[in-house]
Amino acid sequence: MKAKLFKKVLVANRGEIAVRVMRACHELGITTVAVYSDADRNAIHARYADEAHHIGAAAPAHSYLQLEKIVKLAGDVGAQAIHPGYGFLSERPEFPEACQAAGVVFIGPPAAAMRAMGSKLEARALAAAHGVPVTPGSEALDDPDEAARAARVIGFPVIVKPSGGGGGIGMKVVEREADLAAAIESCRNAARSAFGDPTVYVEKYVRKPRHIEIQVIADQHGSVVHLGERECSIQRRHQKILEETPSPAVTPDIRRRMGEAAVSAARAAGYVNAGTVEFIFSEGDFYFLEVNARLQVEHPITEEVTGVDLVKEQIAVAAGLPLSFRQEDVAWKGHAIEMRINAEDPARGFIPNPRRITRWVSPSGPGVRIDSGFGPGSDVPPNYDSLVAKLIVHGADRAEAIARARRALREFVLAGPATTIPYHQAILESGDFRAGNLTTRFIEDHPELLDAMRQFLDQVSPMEYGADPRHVAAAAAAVAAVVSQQQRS
Ligand code: MV4
Repeated sequence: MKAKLFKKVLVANRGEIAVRVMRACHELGITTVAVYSDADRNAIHARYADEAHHIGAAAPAHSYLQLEKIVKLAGDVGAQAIHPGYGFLSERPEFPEACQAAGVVFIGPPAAAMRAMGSKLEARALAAAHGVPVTPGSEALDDPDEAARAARVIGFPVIVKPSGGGGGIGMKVVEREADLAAAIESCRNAARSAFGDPTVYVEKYVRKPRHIEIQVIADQHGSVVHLGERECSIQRRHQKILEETPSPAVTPDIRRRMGEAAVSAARAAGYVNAGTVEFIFSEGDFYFLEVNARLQVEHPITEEVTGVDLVKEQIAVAAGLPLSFRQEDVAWKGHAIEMRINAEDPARGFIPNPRRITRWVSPSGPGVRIDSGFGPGSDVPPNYDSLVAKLIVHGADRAEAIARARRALREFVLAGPATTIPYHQAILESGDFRAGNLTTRFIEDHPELLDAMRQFLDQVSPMEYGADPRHVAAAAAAVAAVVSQQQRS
């Protein structure tokens, strides 16, 4: 693989994903270039790289969103390729276009595939035309009468969605015709301001679905493979909290059918590189939602169960090499869970709690992986999202993965900001979680998790001597004894 790969790659991101990408680069013998903002002067991702360049002020618009500045920098420092990570510029079609104009390889999908998937109506139509199940839905809606007719044919409840962008922004569930016009107006306004495109449409609303997604990766030679599903139902306001694979709801037959559907959708879009096809899943049926044209936060659980290094494969296919495996070679082993450790206070509505990290000991031992761009002494800036670490566990089966997750969370020392660690402990002991009863409403249906979390707030990790109040008292007494000894002598 190594010979034809890039010599130097610029990573246009920060935090854990920048470190994750650079880890793959270093294993491949590729030199890395980091970019950083004012807020990230001392960040681990900037120190991890072989060279690091300051690109602007803390606000994303002045640094990590500076598309032209970043592409020019890649050329200036002699990087042959740019990895965008996730978020920031990763799904802007202008990014691969600017890279191409500058003679730099973009490690991600082509601009045309991003554009096709960026329009949700176009993505749905493309998927449906290639035999991928979609929910019953309308075309773009122009006037209230047309909307009412469409909704009547589909049948209430319906969900009004913007075509211009996903992630739940602007969506409105409508139970009865009387509420439709107002919902469309509200969705249209949200769509215009968030995506610059007021186009909206309606779909049959599926009430308590699971959110299940399929990882795909395609090379430039026509090979498109899927790497199975991730169950991502446990989320809050469209932010995933915990993901696992395999999904407790997916049988080998469903996996094969969803996988084939995802591959069809990717082929139809002319997709190259790593991507994710999102579905909602209810009562054994699945429906295409959208394609995420990037490497996702939760990619490590797929890596753990398949043994495929997704970032290395991304780099290889961007360099024009074929995928290192075929669909028949993909085998799934065991069960993996990812827990997002955010600097947020679950007890106060999960508000961000950006602080300096005062104490930090990572869990370790069998089946434990930490992906993070933070450590002891790191500052968590208020300017970016609050993810500080991903705790990923792998076990022979779901029961072992859950036991490992609980064990690893107990080991984790992370002081300074409030975090989601105790909340994860509460999820993992919940009866519905343990039974695999998951829906996208899991968090709102389980308000008792916030009370259950309290017992974990004052749990002391066995991994850190200084964290136990008894040890602190003992250490203080020992110091006092030495001091009084010195004073006497
Ligand atoms: C839906 C739906 C139910 N029925 N579409 C929200 C985000 C976007 N990707 C699509 N979303 C949904 N579309 C129909 N026809 C429910 C959701 C939804 C959801 C989807 C995935 C993950 C979390 C979610 C939380 C609330 C609603």
